[in-house]
This record gives sequence, C-alpha cells and structure tokens, in this order.
Amino acid sequence: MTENEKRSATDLTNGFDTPLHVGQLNLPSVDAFEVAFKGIFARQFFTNHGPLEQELDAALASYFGVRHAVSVVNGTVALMIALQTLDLRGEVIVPAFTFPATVQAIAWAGLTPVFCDVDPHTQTITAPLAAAAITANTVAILGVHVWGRAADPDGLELLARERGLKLVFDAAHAVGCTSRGRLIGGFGDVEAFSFHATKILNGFEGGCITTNDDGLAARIRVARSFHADDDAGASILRLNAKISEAQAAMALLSLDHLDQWTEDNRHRYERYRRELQGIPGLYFIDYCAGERSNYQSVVLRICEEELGMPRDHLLRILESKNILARKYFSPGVHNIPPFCDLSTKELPVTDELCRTLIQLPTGQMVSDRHIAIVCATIRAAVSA
Ligand code: T4K
Repeated sequence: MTENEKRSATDLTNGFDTPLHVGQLNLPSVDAFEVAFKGIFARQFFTNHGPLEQELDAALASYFGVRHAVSVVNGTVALMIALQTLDLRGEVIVPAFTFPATVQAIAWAGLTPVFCDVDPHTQTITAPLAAAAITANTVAILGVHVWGRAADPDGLELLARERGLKLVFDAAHAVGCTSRGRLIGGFGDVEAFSFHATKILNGFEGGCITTNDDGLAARIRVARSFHADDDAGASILRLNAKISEAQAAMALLSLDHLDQWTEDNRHRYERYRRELQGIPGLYFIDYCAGERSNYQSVVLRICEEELGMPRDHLLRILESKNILARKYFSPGVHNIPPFCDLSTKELPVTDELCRTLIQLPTGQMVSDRHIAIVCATIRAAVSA
C-alpha cells in the first residue's frame, strides 16, 4: 500500500497527500527499459534513423495494417508534416473541440483553419457538418478521433472524394481503436498519432504518420530529416522531426504492452462507471459497442441542473482533495489566441462540451483504491 492509500484507508473522502494526475502514464518495467538503453549505449547510435527507429516504423506499419508508418518526434509535428507534404494552399476544416496542437499544426503548415462544430453524440465532426463548412477555398478536412472514437471516416472519405478534398485524421487518441472493425491508421489520405507520455503508447514524446499512399510516404520520409542523402525530394521543405533512439525504444516496449494496458484501462473505466452509477447529472462518454477502444480517457459530461452544481465547482472540490481532474478541452481552440480572431461562426455544441466535460485520472498509477476515493469524494460533494 502506498502512503496515499494507507492514509486514505481511514476515510475515503480525505483525499490524497500528493496529487493524483489525469495523465495516462503507462510504463514498461524499468529493467526492460535499462536493457534497451544499454543497447543504445553499446551501439553509440542515438538518433538520425538508427536501428530502433527502423524497427519501430516496421512494427507500427504492421500493427496498424498500413503500407507506411513514419515515426517522428511528437504528434504535433506528425500533423504538421502530414499537412505540409500534401502540398496545399487554402483552408482546412477542423473541429474546435480538440487539443490546440491540432489547429497549431494547420497554421504551421501554412494553411488556414476553419472551425466546424461537432456532433453532440460522437463529439467529432461528421460529413454533414463538414459539408456545411466547405467554401471555394477549402482544400482539406481534418477530423479528430476524440477519445479514440472514430470521426466518421466512411462519411468523410466519401465527401472528400466527391468534393476533391484531402482528408487527414488526428489520431492522437486512437492507437488500437477501430471504426466498423477496421483499425484507425488507414483512413483518409493520412493519419497522425501521438506517443506522448500521457498516451497509451508511451514514447515519452513521439508520434507517427500512417498512410497507404506510396508517393506521400516518400515525401514524408524526406520531410522528417534535415539533410539530403541525394537529390530525391529536393523541392520538399525539410524539418528535423526525427524520433530519437531512446523514444523509439520506449515506444517499442509500449507496443509490446498495448493489449495488457488496454485491458487495464477498460477495467478502470468500468470500475468508475460502477462506482458512480446512479448519481444524477453524471453521464459517461461511452465507447462504441462492437468497436475496439484503448479506453484511454475517462470522460464525464456534467449536467449542472441535475447534479446541483456547476462543473467547475466540482473540479474545485476535487482539486482541494488533490484529485486533479481536467476540463479537456477547455477553452475550445476557437476561444484561444491566435485562433479566436479567426472564428466567426457559432459553435454551440463545442461550447457546451467545453463547459460540461471533465476527465478523471486513469492509467497505471491509478489503483482500484484510488478510484474508490475519487468516486467517494464525488458522491460526498454532490450529496453535501
Ligand atoms: N492532437 C490531439 C487530439 C491531442 O490530444 C494531442 C496531445 C496532440 C494532437 C498533440 O500530440 P503531442 O504533440 O503532444 O504528441 C497533455 C499532453 O501533453 C498532450 O500530449 C495531450 N494531447 C493532451 C490531451 O494532454 P497537457 O497540456 O494537458 O499536459 P500536462 O503536462 O498538463 O499533463 C497532463 C497531466 O499529466 C497532468 O496532470 C500531469 C500529468 N503528467 C504529465 C506528464 C507529461 C505526469 O504525471 N507526468 C508527465 O510526464 O497536454
């Protein structure tokens, strides 16, 4: 039992001595990492397309079932390069209900984000919503598989084909998730993943770009490296986006544990659901029946009237007990600089989600006992 757990054994609502974070933090054993790290030291090959980067690219392509997976330094850069190598000029339709990095990547690729509202049930953009946002300047649609739930890939693929648009997916949340039984990674022209430490596939930092387009993959591989070995792709703008050997080692170890960590995440998610059952005004974000998910996020929508308190009041109570739940994503990207200047459209569903969602702590550091304490604290808060 940890100190936190011993102390809390007396009273479930006393909270924690040290903060309980939202971060996912799934980790392989230190011993396994030490072995991998010793290999890197022995080879004296730390970056610039070393053997672990190559092994990771092959392992990811095989895992996602795609022709190409190109690992890079983080998920934001994965999106930037994916967009940049599509060689576009104009507007990209994107949800404002996402992490700011999605939209930052569009701007860094020299494109103009145009915000689109999301569906209240899936919390992602859908083909009809995106269609309504298309203008003469639209060149691409960027869907975000929020919480690992697919952003209407079938509908958006059809729309993009009909209207001659490129289709990109931000799959930062979606390692190991499916849409109609097909693993996310092979949809649209290109998808981008994050291996940030708070994601289920932890590379400390890291990310990858997946595509079935051979020409695009070749351009992406050129773009991720600052120097040219030959004249291939001389016209492509390059960037130092390489994943280091240390990150690749961590990501490879994480890949080995993905099934177990998914199962552990599912256990925690279901436990939260059971322990919070029956509290009016708390609605869990469901994972789709019949689809695979990584259960990476435990997200609740708060109905203020039914719960008897605003979402932010509940968050403050939790924080006072060292339970650092988060209001992902709030404020919406359309309300933060520099993107607030772009936004002219009303986004009522996005605004409502930003006002009402909270994310609870999960991941390897969160035990059943922790969940019992978080849930007892919520029950005590709402019944006070
Ligand atoms: N697209 C989407 C849809 C995304 O959600 C993200 C990233 C991206 C693109 C971009 O991918 P990357 O470029 O990051 O690969 C966190 C993560 O840093 C970020 O990766 C993630 N999404 C986002 C949803 O969450 P913050 O600003 O909330 O991070 P931070 O530092 O506040 O950490 C969150 C919690 O985790 C805290 O309670 C502390 C805890 N934590 C964090 C780290 C890094 C730890 O306990 N240990 C740690 O090492 O963004």
